[in-house]
Amino acid sequence: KLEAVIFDLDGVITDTAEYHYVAWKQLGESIGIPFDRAFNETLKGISRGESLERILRLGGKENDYTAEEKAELARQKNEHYVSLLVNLTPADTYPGITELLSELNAQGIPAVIASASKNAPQILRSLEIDKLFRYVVHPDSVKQGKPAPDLFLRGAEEVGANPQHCVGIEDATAGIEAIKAAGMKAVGIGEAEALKAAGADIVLPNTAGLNVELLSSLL
Ligand code: B16
Ligand code: MG
Repeated sequence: KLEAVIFDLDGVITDTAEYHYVAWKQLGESIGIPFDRAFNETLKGISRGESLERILRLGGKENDYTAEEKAELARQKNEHYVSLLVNLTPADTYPGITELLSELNAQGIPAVIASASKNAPQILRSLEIDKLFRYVVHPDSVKQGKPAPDLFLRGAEEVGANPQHCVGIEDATAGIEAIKAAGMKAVGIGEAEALKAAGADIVLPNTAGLNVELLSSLL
């Protein structure tokens, strides 16, 4: 029996992945490290601090900044990103998500957020779906980010679910790896090839086709 559904946020609940891209791209250009969408894919699901490290490494500048200067760069990126979030409204929730959450609530199956983002609670409130989640894992409350399983395991634990009876939903390869490392069934949203290679049990092109019957059939 399906005991809990553990959702990624950026790229699964809404398209904040695009805002992260815009904000990191500008930050990168401001320090002379331009990058494209393909590189941006490798930042998905990765924490703010680690994303910055990867950008600096791309430009061969990882030793050019002190810890304080890196913290300031991360702060600038987040300030820009948060300024883009004011545009979010309930209409930005991806297709099928609100319906799936209502269905889960009606059946008493907990919905949980396991996002690497510290801005997750604010985003859920802007989309007006915060009340439909039983628990939101705080990224600072676990030792390791994705692709380690910590965020997903904590989510299951908080709602008393056995990980083997949970389904995780992710758009990032690091996230699919985290779900599989947690011993859960994994649904990938997006490009089939990379997500399948990361271990997804099923890949859908978008969220519109998600429902409780489909998720239950994976167990
Ligand atoms: P923040 P997810 C991740 O969210 C994003 O995919 C990633 O691009 C971002 O750097 C990370 O959250 C941290 O976000 O800077 O808001 O704390 O996909 O795990 O929901
Ligand atoms: Mg994501």
